Amino acid sequence: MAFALVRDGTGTTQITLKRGTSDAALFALFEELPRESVVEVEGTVRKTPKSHRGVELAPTRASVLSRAATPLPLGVVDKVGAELDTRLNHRVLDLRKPAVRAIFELRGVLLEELRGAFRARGFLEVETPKLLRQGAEGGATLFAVRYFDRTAYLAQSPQLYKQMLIGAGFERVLEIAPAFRAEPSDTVRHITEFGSLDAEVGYVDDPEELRGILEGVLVDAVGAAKPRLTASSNPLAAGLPDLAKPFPRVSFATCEAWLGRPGVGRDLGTEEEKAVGERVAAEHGAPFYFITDYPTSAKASTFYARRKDDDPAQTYYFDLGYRGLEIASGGLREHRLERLTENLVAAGLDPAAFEGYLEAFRYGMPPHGGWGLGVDRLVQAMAGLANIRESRLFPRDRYRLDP
Ligand code: AMO
Repeated sequence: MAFALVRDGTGTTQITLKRGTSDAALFALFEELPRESVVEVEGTVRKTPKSHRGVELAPTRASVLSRAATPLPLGVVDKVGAELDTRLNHRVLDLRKPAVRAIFELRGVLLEELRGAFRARGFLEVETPKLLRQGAEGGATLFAVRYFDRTAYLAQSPQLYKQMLIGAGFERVLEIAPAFRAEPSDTVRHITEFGSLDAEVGYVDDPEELRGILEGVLVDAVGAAKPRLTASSNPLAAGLPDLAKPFPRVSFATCEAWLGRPGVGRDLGTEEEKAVGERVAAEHGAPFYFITDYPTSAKASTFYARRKDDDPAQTYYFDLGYRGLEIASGGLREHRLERLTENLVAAGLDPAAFEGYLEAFRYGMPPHGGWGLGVDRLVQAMAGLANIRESRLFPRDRYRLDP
């Protein structure tokens, strides 16, 4: 007897060959064919309790569509795990593993449900330029690109354009697209090309309205993704959280008090974010939470963040966290041209370089706000992945441009 396992999008099927009974040429073919080769097989399907699918295939004809070279640089069915670096170096083979494919099925279903949840709330999906004349998230993480006889930059965020579309009267826009940051740090939560889900909402002057939309979208999308993934036997379905509204809200000042550094006003570091996530889980038992009311000092370079009218040391900005991982960040924008220009200058930027953006504020701009959500971090959180790189098909980081 000989057994061969063949895998396609529906799963793995066992081929059973019996010496003497099966065609001798077929027996010889499966005996010598290297693993991971691509075959087309015809045969009789038989019930058998012995194979995990409950059926086996007795082949009557087989042809080799593509022969795999040997040895494989990465085992696909091996039980022993390879290092993430080795896996990413041979990502196409890695992606053949059912457990890895399950991550991208989760990602695909989650994105479909997110789009649906935004559509149900009247958002229009848009696409904004990724080649820019200037950045919006600080010069340190800008990628410069040769652009004919000038320098252009890869978009760190669609920030300026989503706001300009509010000026264009679009009222509710959504964009899901790559964003680029020259992140020098090598961490499990940063990559240089990431999926950014950006929403912008016009006629809003209370950040609570934004938080309500964001938590509503997540509750709906994760809630709809879970039964779909369960139905397709995705092993990650069971790990998706059961979400309920409202997510806990904790002020930045409370976080600082928890951390024993009241009033410092500096943004939270990774370890501090984790400590806050643990405290929220202990007190509220909820995985997602908002950190509200960021002080201006923690958002100094975020020139578009609106400072509170009655207290310019505070902003209407918030973060969304999941068990200590920052997933999204947003708030109300400064829609008054004069104050926006002051913020640009205070951030050390030249308003003249932002003329295309500022013009949108000169001829009528409603109050508005929005947020940017890291899709890869959301997938990392929902699939329980140790490293953000596992949530992208072909991740890019400081050291990795290939494959
Ligand atoms: P921010 O810079 O906080 O805000 O980014 C928004 C979200 O994007 C994700 N993110 C990243 N994910 C992986 N690797 C990175 N290097 C990386 N950098 C950011 C995070 C983060 O919460 N324009 C504002 C958003 C807004 O105000 O609307 C912005 O970009 O999940």
